[in-house]
Amino acid sequence: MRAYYFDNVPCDQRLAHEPVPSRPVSADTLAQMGVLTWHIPVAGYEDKVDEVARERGYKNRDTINVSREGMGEAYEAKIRGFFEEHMHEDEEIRYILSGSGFFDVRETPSDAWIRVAVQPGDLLVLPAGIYHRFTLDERDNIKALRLFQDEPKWIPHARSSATDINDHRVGYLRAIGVGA
Ligand code: KMT
Ligand code: NI
Repeated sequence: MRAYYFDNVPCDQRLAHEPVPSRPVSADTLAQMGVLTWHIPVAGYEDKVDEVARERGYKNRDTINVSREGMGEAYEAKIRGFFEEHMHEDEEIRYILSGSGFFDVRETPSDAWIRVAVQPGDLLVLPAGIYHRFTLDERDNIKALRLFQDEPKWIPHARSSATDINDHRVGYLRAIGVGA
């Protein structure tokens, strides 16, 4: 999947926000940040996704449909919430079934946003403790599998001085060899 530095232009979050010229970010660079990516074509995806899930211990899953039709009244609030910078104490794992969108992940220590453009067939793992956010693009819909190890724990912790010293945040920085 394609990734590049976000342009920081303050306008519609749904636009690509890709600078000209682009500043691409490779899968290796993402992996060094603990962000893992695979591409598994949607046609016949089940076995391959099951294999990754088995290897990484993702025992449970559900489907999320982010669109006006899929979410009804909760839509606007959900969209705002997804785009607020936050971290989780568990991995965030998404396999895109249809539609598209952008996951923005914070590079540390630069604090730059890197935008990851996801499309059908993309499997993305965000490590526990990474600061990130999500937005739909102009097509306004995405359907994804959400995988998780045990019980779903979707609690978003908004970035603050408290999350900066959260054990999972500190563990993340240590794992990627930055800071503490
Ligand atoms: C999340 O937690 O940010 C989401 O589930 C976003 C929609 S899934 C592509
Ligand atoms: Ni999240």
